[in-house]
Amino acid sequence: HTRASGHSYTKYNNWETIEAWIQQITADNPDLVSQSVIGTTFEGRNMYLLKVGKAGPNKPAIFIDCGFHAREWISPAFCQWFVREAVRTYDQEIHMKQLLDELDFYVLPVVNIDGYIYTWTKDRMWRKTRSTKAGSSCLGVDPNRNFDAGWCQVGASRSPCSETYCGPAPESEKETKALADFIRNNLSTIKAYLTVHSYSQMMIYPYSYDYKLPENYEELNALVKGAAKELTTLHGTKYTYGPGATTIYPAAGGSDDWAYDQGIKYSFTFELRDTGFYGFLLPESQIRQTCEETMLAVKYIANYVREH
Ligand code: ING
Ligand code: ZN
Repeated sequence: HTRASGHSYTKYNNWETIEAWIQQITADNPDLVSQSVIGTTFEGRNMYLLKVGKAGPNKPAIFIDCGFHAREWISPAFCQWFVREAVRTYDQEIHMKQLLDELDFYVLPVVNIDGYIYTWTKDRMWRKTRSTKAGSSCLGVDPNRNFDAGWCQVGASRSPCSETYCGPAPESEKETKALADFIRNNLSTIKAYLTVHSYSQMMIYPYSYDYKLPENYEELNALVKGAAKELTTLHGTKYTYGPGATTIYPAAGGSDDWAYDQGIKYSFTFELRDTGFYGFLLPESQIRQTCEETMLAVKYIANYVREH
C-alpha cells in the first residue's frame, strides 16, 4: 500500500502531509471514505471533510472535528488515527463494522488550518485563527469562543490581542462559519457532535457558557462516565468529566454548547492527554497510546448513539 509521503500515524504531520493523506485515504477506501470541501480558511486553504461509513439510506451521523486550536497537535493526530482505525478494522472487528454500517462519521481533520501551519513555521504555542482585524496589529480569533452560544458573555475577551478573543461577531471566522453552516445544513442526520482538544484529560458536556444544566444532564453524565471508564481500562489514564462551566471553566461561544442548542443532544468536548507535564507539547511517543485509549471512548459513545 502506498502512503501519503512522509505521513505517519505515530508522528505529528504538517498540513501538507495531512492534505496528501486526506487524498490518499479517500482514494484507497472508496467504499468507506468520501470527501468534500466545506469552505476555505482565512488564508484560502480548503477545509476538507471526510465522510466515513458504508453507504446506506438515511443513516444517522456523528460529527467529529479536530484542530480547533492550533497548538493542540494531538487533536489532528487523533482524527487521522480514527479514520485509519475505521477503515483498517471494518473487516476485522464486528463492533466497528456495526458502527460503520449503521452510522456515518463526518471527520474534519483540522478546523484551524492556518493556525496549525503557523505553529509549524513560526510560533509553536499559537492558539487562534490567523485572520487580520482592521485597527489592530493583533491577529486571530479564538474559534472556540466564536460560536453563537452566550457569545462573549463569560471566559472570553473582546480584545483582539487576547488569546480568547471572541471575534467581532459570532461566526466571524470563515472556519467557524463553514463548520456551523455544515452542521445547520445536516441537522436532521447529525445525532452527536464531538470536538477534540487538548490538554486536561477531560470529557466535557454542556454547558460552558452558563451554570445551567442540559435537559438530558443525567444521561450525558452516565454516558461520559462509561466512556471514561472504558478509556481507563487500556493504560490506566484517568479522565474527569462533567458540565464545562464547573469541570474546566466557564467559557462562552464554544462549539459544543452551540451544537447542543441546535438540538444535537449528544455534544462533547474531549480534552486529551496530558494533565500538564508536557501540556500542548505532548511527545510523539505518546500518540499511539493516547489515540488507542481515546478510540475506546469514542466507540463507546458512538455505540450508545447507534442504539438510541
Ligand atoms: N479547552 C477549551 C477551550 O476552548 C472549553 C475548553 C470547552 C471551553 C468547551 C468552552 C467550551 O478553552 C481548550 N484546551 O482549548
Ligand atoms: Zn483547545
